[in-house]
Amino acid sequence: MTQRTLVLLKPDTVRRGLIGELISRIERKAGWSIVALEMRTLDQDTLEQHYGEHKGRPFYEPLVEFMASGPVVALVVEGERVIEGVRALAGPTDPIAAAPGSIRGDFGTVVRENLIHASDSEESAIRELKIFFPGLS
Ligand code: RTP
Ligand code: MG
Repeated sequence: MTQRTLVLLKPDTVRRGLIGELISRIERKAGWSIVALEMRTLDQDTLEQHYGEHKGRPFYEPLVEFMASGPVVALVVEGERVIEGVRALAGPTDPIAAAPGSIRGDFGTVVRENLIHASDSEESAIRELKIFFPGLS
């Protein structure tokens, strides 16, 4: 089942010089490929669309502030079961609970600064891809 997913390398990844390390982990998966990539600083409107499901939660405002604190790298990754696959590479939201070997488990300590976003379902992927790469066919 070939799918597409939206990946964001969060501002902590960019600041720490881990872009290459994270992209390399994604690229090494057999048959997956990067079909679009862009570095940009996200505005409030884009973040509200992207993380709108969390609006009203206590972590929402600091999350949006963090996500706007520097550039992110947005990628579209295509391949076999890539939606579930990138979530597995990333590990659970809390990096301390994430197993070593996963991106968050290897590099993270703080829940908010957990390095990477990846769409969590086919429905989310379709929605998020439209926000970040509206022109992609
Ligand atoms: P993401 O959406 O960024 O891929 O992460 P996720 O699915 O693993 O986690 P989600 O529940 O969607 O939360 C979105 C992001 O909000 C920050 N967060 N902080 N308690 C907290 O302080 C808290 N909870 C979540 C994280 O950056 C999380 O990735
Ligand atoms: Mg999420």
